[in-house]
Amino acid sequence: MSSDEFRPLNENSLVEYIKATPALSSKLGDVSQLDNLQIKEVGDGNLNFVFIVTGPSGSVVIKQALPYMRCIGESWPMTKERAYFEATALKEEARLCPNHVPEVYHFDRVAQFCGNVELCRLTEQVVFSDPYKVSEYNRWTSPYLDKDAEAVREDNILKLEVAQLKSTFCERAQALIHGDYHTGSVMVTQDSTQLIDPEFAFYGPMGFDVGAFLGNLFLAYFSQDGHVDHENDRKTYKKWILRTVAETWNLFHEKFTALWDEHKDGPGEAYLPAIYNTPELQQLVKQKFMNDLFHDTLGFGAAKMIRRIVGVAHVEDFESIKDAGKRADCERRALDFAKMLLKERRKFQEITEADMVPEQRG
Ligand code: ADP
Ligand code: SR1
Ligand code: MG
Ligand code: MG
Repeated sequence: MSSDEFRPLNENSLVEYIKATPALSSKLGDVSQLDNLQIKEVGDGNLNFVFIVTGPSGSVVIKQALPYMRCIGESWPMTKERAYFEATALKEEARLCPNHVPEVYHFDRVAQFCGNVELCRLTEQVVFSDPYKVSEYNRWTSPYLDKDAEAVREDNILKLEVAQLKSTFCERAQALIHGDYHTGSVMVTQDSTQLIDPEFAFYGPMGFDVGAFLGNLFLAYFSQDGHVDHENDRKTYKKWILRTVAETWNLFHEKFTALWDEHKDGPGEAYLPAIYNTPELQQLVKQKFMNDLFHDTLGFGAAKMIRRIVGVAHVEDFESIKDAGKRADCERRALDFAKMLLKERRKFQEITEADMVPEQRG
C-alpha cells in the first residue's frame, strides 16, 4: 500500500477493525459489548500511533506503524514494514523471556521476508551522521548551545570515533538486538518489567542496546539539576541513577558470563573447543570479549547521548525543563561528558570509573 492509500486508525475505524479481528475482540468482551470500548491514544514516541483499548473483559494495546515519521510528518517517509520486525522480535523475545515482554495477540502481516534496512538506515542517519554535520533535522536549545553544536560538527577526533562506531553498527551482526533500547522502551511497576517497541530489531552489536540504556540513564542524571526546586535537591535521585548505571552493567556482565559458562561445552564455533577448553585461555577470551563489549557500550551510549542533545529526537528529561538557559546548562554538561566518554572510552576498565566522572563534573 502506498502512503496515499494509507489510512491512520481513528476511534471509529479501530472499533471496526477490532470487531473484524477475533484475536483482539475475544480479549475485550462479547460482540454485544464492543460498541462501548474505551480508547486512548497514548503514542508518545516519534514514529507510531499507539492506542490502549479497554473493554469489559480486558484491554489490548494496538500499535500502528505510519508510512512516515510521526514527529516530522509525510515529508519523511518511513517503511511500515518495521511493524513486522517489531512483532517478530516480540515473539522471539517472548519465547526466551516470556515474563518481560508484552504478548503479541495479533499482527497484520506487511511483508514476510525483508531486511530491516530502512530502520537501520534511519539510525545510521540520525545517530551516527546528522549530529556531526549541518542537517535540516538537527535541533538544539538555541541560541545557548549554538557554539556547542558547532563544536560537535568541527571536532575531527569525535567524528572519527563516531564513524568507527557507525561501521561497527553496520557490520557486526553479533546478536539479535532491540535497536531502540532507551529508557522509554522499558515499562516498570513494582513487580513487573516489560520491554516494548523493538521495531528497530536486527542482528547488530550488543553494545548498542546496553549503551543506549546507560546513555539514557546518564541523560536523566544530567537533567536533574534543571528540575531541582526548594522541596527537592534531587541529590538522592542522582545517586540512585548512577548506582543503577553501575548495577545495570555489572549485572549484565555477571549474567552474560554465567550463560557463557553454562554453554561452555557447546559446539565451539567461534573458538575451537580443544584450544578454548583450557581454563586459563577461556578466562582470557572472556575478559577480552567483555572488555571490548564494555568499550562498545560506552561508545554507543555516548553517541546516543549526543544525538539526543544536538540531533532530531530529544528526551523528555531535558525537554521538560522549561527555562531554556537552565536546560542548556544541563545539556551542555551531558554533552561534554558524552564527548569525553566517546573519545576516551578505552581507558575505562570498570563502570564505576566511568560512573564517577559525571559525579565530579555534574
Ligand atoms: P513508538 O514506536 O512510536 O515509540 P511505543 O511502542 O514506544 O511507540 O509506544 C508509545 C507509548 O505507548 C509508550 O511510551 C507507552 O506509553 C505506550 N505503550 C506502548 N506499548 C504499550 C503496552 N504494551 N502497554 C502499555 N502502554 C504501552
Ligand atoms: C527521527 S528519529 C526518531 C527516533 O525515534 C525512535 O524512537 C528512534 O530512537 C529514532 O532514532
Ligand atoms: Mg517508543
Ligand atoms: Mg518505536
